[in-house]
Amino acid sequence: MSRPSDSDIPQDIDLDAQETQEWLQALQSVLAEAGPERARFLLSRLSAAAQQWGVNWRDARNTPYVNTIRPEQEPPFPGGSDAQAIEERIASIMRWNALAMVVRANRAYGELGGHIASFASAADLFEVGFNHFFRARDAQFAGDVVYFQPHSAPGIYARAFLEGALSEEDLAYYRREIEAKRVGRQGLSSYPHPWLMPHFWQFPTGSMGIGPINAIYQARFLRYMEHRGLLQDQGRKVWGVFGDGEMDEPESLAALSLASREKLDNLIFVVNCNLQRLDGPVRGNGHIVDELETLFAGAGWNVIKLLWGSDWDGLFARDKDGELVDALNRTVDGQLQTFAANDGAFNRQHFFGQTPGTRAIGATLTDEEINRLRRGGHDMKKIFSAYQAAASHRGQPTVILAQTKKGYGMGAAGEGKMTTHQQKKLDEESLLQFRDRFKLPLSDEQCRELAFYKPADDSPEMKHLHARRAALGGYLPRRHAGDARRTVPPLEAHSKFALETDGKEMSSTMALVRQLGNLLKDKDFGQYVVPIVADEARTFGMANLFRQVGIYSSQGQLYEPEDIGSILYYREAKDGQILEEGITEAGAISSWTAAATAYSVHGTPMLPFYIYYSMFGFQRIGDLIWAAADQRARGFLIGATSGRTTLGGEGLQHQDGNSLVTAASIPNCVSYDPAYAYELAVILDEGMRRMMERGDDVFYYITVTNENEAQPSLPDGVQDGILRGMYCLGHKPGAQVRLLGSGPILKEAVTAAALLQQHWQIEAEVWSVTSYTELARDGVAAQRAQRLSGSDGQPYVSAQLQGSAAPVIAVSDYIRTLPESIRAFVPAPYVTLGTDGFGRSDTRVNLRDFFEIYARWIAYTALCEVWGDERSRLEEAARTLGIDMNKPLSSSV
Ligand SMILES: Cc1ncc(C[n+]2csc(CCOP(=O)(O)OP(=O)(O)O)c2C)c(N)n1
Repeated sequence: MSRPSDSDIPQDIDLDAQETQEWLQALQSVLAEAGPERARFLLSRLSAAAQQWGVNWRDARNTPYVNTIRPEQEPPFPGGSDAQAIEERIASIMRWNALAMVVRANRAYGELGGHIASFASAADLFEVGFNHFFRARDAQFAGDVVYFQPHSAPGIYARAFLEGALSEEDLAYYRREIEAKRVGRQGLSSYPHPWLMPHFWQFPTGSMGIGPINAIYQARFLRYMEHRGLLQDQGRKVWGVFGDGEMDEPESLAALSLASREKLDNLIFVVNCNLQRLDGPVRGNGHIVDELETLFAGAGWNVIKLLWGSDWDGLFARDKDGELVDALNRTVDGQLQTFAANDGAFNRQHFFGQTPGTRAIGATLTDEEINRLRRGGHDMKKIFSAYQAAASHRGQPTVILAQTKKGYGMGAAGEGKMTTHQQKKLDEESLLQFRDRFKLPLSDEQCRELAFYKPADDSPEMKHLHARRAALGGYLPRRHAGDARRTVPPLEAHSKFALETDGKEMSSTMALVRQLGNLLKDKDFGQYVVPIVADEARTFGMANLFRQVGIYSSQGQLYEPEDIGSILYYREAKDGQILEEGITEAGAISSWTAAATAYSVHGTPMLPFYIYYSMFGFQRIGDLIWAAADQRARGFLIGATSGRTTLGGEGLQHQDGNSLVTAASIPNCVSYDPAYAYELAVILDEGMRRMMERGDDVFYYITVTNENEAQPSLPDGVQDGILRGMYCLGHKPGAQVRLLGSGPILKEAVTAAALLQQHWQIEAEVWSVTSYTELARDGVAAQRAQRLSGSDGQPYVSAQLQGSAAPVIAVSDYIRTLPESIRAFVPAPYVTLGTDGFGRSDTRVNLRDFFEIYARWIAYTALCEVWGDERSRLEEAARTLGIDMNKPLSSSV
């Protein structure tokens, strides 16, 4: 074993040891006589004075590698050591059943996967939560909110099995959701997935980093609801149990300062520091706990280090010269892992053998006792103390850094092993050892067969388990369907201006903001609307809402805004309605998700509108949107400044030509690319009705643009077409070509039709396609029904375009993949034009020419289809249209 040499270890040089001693003794006597409160006060004053007098001193931020809570500060364990012993036995049963479930599944089907080692390390952390802290929703209390570490799911299922929510047969369908449905069971999803287990899981955490940031904004949204008087303040908590490896994800740490800035003392993170991730140590050459302590404390969190179990208390008491603490401070995580993976004799030699002092401490223990020394996250009494301190802490969020061993109890088969994360099978010997280690009452035969173990109903364990959950309001996790509905104001009430426009000019963003403003004014419905922006409200013309409904701030407004004199001044208020998140799309979407799931999490339906730069949505935070979809979010995502050629000057990284394609990949995301204000109004109205009145588990993605358009009034009879995805702007039975346009490019199609008529007397029929995705989904379903049941129902696209062989040309401000999605359903020659390639800055006209979606290009493409291969005629037409036939393909430059 190689250890850093003494010269590598920084030494403090003490120039006057006697003086140091005097200072320390002074502190000691303050502590003894006046207590820690006074000691803290004096240290703060000293620190302030040092700053003032230019000493330039800063606290090292890290505390020693020991527990934050000292033994004498620990509260008694509720129910005493008897209750603790029962809970330890319950935890052992959970460990076994979780392990048995995973190993069984993989014995039968090696490909199913699953994890044993993560829950083995987290079991005690969960058990203390379940037995003492995680409160369920009942008639009086709305419930705590818990985010579960995803790959600890087997342990959560194991608990639900003991509690009676899952049967032994259910456990047999772990990771077999399809087969389970075939035989009438529900199947257990690999990770927490509300889409797949809608009565069980609340929050999808499977993609690392999503849980932590979502939990922070959930806690903040809870406060928002309380401050706005929409929820009673019941002291509810948001708990999040996460892995130390997961903290590497940028999203995990991204919102730490928001949590402390907002003083979210309703938020508690438990980071399971088993020091390992999938491939190896999280920080082999350092201390992940120290690093997280620095980060969380620096961001303003209350940090509780929970590193060592009770059996270490006596060792620290004997550590008069601090040699043991020094040894722990020096031992890097990679080494701690090696110690975890080895036995007492090894640890005596290599850990306690480091100095005479530590050797002497080690000598007071047998090898077996050394082997059994527990880390803090495996000691229920210590865990209880930490949770209690966190739950009662005021004014700051708390993180508990709980040190554990990965694969705890898996012995030589997995404890602290480099490969333990991936372990899904255990040999017989290891199973028997696991049983013995946790004293499980199973025969050898039962072990080999991986029998699940459930104590009798009248056993102390089962009685205790049920009694604890009864005291905490019921069982967890549970997802509530959220049956409450809201009545949406009539279409005319929020969008009359958009239906009767008579050619007035306005952009779709302006229309949206006006509709939103009207909804917010509705005296019943308005209060449930949650406008969310990530520092772009002014870009979207939303500044008037600042004054109208105010910007939420938990502190109100402590300053006089510069623009106080203006009628639209920047108004922050404790009951403000807008969530102005600053420049964090990840944060804004997390707020949106919290609001969009409030119908289920709080039983209070809210309607969030997150309005953002469309390029920074699906591609930037797509995984967060995917997670929102999984948890059945209901609300509107508004992709503003959309369209690769419509945004104009902003250039390559801002111009979105793909978000609608990504949106199409999410099954419950209903997306539209409206051209006219009336289309938008009809879509919004239907969306609100589906989500708020009918309770459909869908959310809407709508692109809007900043290009002014002459807005026609709503024609008769087109509403159904708008919603289904296409309608005709004016039928022309003899048309030689059909043009499909969308969003801002619809007018290019209209202009192209005029050019064709003007120069070549060719009749073109123009259609507005509001949603290729809805059309494609309908087409797929209709064709499948034809194949499977001989149904004669046609795809909507086919029905609309039938009866003519005239070619169809689709043009979009998005990549061609979007209009290509309906090709199979178009009953005529079909050509698509789109914006494939890198965006660039220029005028809309030049951009549309560059991407060949400009009216002249549409007209030329139509001529190619109508005339076929008549080259000379086409070249002549190109000259008439003024298009450059030699320009490069947009996607090649
Ligand atoms: C975004 C993302 N990347 C990668 C993974 C794959 N993955 C699942 S668990 C895991 C390691 C987790 O380590 P840690 O957070 O320390 O938890 P532990 O299992 O050690 O408790 C990884 C990389 C994932 N689920 N999500």
